[in-house]
Amino acid sequence: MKQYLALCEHILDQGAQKEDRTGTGTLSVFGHQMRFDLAEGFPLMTTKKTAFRLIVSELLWFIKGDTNVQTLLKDNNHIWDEWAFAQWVESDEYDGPEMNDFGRRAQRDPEFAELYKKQMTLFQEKVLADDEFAKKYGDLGPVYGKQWRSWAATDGGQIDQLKNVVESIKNNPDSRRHLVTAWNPEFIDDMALPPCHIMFQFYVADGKLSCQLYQRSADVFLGVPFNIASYALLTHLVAQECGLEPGEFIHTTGDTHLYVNHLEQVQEQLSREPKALPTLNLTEGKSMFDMDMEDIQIEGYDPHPRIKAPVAV
Ligand code: THF
Repeated sequence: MKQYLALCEHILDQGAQKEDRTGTGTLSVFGHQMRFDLAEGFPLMTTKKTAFRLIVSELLWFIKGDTNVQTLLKDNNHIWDEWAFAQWVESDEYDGPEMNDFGRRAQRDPEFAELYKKQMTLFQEKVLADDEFAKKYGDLGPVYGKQWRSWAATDGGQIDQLKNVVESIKNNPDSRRHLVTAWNPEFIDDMALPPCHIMFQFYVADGKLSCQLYQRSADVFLGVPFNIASYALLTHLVAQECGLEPGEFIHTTGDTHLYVNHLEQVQEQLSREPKALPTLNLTEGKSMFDMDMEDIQIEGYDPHPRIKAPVAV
């Protein structure tokens, strides 16, 4: 993952100081591309431990067309909790302590952090235990799963972009229209967070399937290791589904940033020596649309220890 470490160095060196929506502050560059040859191993970070099972659980959630964090919570996956929680504490039904701007306040004020933790735990328990509540406050709106699997058409029908792209790869591999888009302008305001992964395109040559992602906003320390592994996995899944070998994953990013409260962690990671990449094992002969967590395994993953960092909400 030399490409990733080089990107971190590049931002530290050349990044412009920018304020952002979350109020945290970033160092940022605009327009960047990394290429990962999937034949060289599975691109999961080796310079810090990255929770592959969370990546699998999130991608299967997208593939199943799901948009409710209840499913993720059942997998003990908490990476989307803050965005559902924000909807809950801003609703009329919420009558606990005021939680405005909880992300930043929890980092600065230990007393508030305790209050927040308690409310978040109550929220998670309620989403898991109460399906009615989960329907209302666990749903993130028409985010990735909805747009990939059931984009609303103007004639009242729904468009299954993911199934369509798999069929087009199988039937017309040379096509230049193997595209899936999550950016649906009509519904952006209904989403808990507008998509960061806007569009991906597949490409077939020499029996190999490649994928390029355009990501409008990239949180390089926390998000990007997840994003690379997630789309590399998607490329493997679609390749197996279509009887092709995985080729390259190409990651093109717009606002490519390091949050200023991640800089020490980045330095720690840069001081580490990359190790051999792991390999991916998929259950053979099973459709990607029917797969569960057990069908997707990583082998030979021996990373440096985890590096903790706060997520900007
Ligand atoms: N918002 C921000 N600010 N950054 C993001 O990366 C991001 N995502 C998704 C939506 N909004 C975002 C959510 N994806 C983690 C990883 C991916 C996320 C959100 C959070 C995270 O905290 N990872 C930790 C630990 C996870 C754990 O073990 O529980 C890590 O150390 O990797 C971009 O897609």
